[in-house]
Amino acid sequence: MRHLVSALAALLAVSSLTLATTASAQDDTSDDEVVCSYDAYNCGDFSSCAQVMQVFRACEGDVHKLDRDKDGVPCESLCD
Ligand SMILES: [Ca+2]
Repeated sequence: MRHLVSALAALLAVSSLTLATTASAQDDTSDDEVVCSYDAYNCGDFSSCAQVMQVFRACEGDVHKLDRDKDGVPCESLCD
């Protein structure tokens, strides 16, 4: 009986590990992830200045060209 419990515990541990790995893999592609590697957003993709700023601040440089006139204010239409 003790062996069975150990085996079940081990199985449970492996299952948890697998679940955790799967969960973190899904996190990599979640909608909250800000893409900084290429020009992935336009001002028209946002509905509020807060959304714009989240992306604008998350990425170094203005990879998405949200601040075309380079005055430090991205998407003047939303963030005036
Ligand atoms: Ca600007």
